[in-house]
Amino acid sequence: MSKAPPSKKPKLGASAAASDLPGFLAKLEEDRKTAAASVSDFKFNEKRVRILSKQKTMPDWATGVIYWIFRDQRVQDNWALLYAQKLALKRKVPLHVCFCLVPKFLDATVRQYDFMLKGLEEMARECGRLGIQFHMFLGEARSVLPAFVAEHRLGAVVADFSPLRLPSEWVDLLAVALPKDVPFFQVDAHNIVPCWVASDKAEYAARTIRNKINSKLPEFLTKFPPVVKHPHSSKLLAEAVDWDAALASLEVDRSVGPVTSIAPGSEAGLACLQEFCSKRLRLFASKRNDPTCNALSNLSPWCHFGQISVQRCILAVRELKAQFPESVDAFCEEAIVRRELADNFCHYNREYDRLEGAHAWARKTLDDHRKDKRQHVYSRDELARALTHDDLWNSAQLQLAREGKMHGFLRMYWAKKILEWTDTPERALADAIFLNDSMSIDGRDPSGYVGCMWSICGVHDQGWREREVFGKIRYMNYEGCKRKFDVAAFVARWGGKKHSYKSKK
Ligand code: FO1
Repeated sequence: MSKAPPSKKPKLGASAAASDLPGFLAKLEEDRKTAAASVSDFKFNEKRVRILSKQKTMPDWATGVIYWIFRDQRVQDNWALLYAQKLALKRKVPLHVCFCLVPKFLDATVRQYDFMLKGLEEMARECGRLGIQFHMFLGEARSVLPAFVAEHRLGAVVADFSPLRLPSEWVDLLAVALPKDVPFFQVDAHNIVPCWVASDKAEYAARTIRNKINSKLPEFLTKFPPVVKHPHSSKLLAEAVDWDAALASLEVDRSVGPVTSIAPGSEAGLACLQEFCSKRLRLFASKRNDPTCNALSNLSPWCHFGQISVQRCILAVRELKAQFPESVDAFCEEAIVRRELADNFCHYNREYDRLEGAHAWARKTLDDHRKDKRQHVYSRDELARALTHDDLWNSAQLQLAREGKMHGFLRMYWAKKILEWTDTPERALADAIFLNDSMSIDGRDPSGYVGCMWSICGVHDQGWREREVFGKIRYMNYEGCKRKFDVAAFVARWGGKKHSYKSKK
């Protein structure tokens, strides 16, 4: 009897390049199962975990474990949820997750909250299928969680990690409010190399952190085990979430409406990853700085809200290393080194979105040129409405306003022109951050703050030839953009006009 041909199991790379999403998702599921049947059979790297309480172990009376989600809003490929399930499986108790919805978050508008809540709705459904209770609380964690944990005798709380001031404060306040006999764990589920492992200080530039991160990838860039159907059912059942009431409870600017071109949720994010692998990755090395080319991953909205894991993106992209080596290396530099450098900056520099957070050389050079005459000065509203004399800048702003995203290369030009066209560096930084945070789906993110700080006050950059207004801050101009890409085509696509300048004086 002839031997059956060996089963042609597609390698992840093959399915990543394949055009079918179901095949890609099936391969991810298989990939998790080959890592381990569940997190109990997986060697969980405890360096991803920090214990924030004096209490280190779960009390014997524990009736469950709860994961408080704020940055990593997904089920699979989530080290924080995996750690919570590990604890619950070990103690044979139910597993709960919760989200604490606050009515305002930095300069988020209904655009970002809509994207986030739809992603959470998908996550809640997936938790339901896995026997994990999904609770939605209104208010800050420290106000709602301690009583809930005490009342239901939950025996451990797990949080994920964001380096920003506000989420860090939420964690600190919760740590002091939780019952003393309940351990409180924090897991960095956003970075591949945990922020506190990559470096113990603010790094000067990508070149000083790159090897600290890349040398640890063999230890941390591993497969994920699956979050499995939880075998211990809970007597405490989560109330069904009223998602419309959640959206209505927000005190946010509703004039910046939801974007329709980017579908929220983990599945949509993974679909974008699969499409990136199969269609755009090949262009990434050569065309990533060309805004007229669709060469970017476009994954940042889902990564910002943690609806997909960057580690998952890297695992998928690296399967295609043999075919597109330069693109894979360039993408890993952006998605691992630059992104983790941004978390490093915000974690170790509390002034991460203020001029005080810039290096002394940058603050000095901006001061030296504070009195330089600005040829054009625009108000925040004029910038928001793309009313400047520069058609390229206006086109980039219109892309941001309409799509909730701006091309990465243009963000630098866009922010640097705000430095040139406002009366002080402080206002330039405040306006750039406000516009990015309120209009960009992936705003309010360490990468966004570092992007504005790099452009306006030279963070992670060096000094350049001194000039008006910029001092030694790296300069970018229209002519430079024309040398890089077809500016006219981009302007035609987004319709930015040259508005005549009306001096304020
Ligand atoms: N996290 C929460 O725990 N509760 C919220 O209500 C909340 C709103 C929110 C709105 C916009 C946004 O971009 C993020 C938001 N987050 C919220 C997410 C979370 O705080 C993230 O940790 C931050 O984005 C920092 O990474």
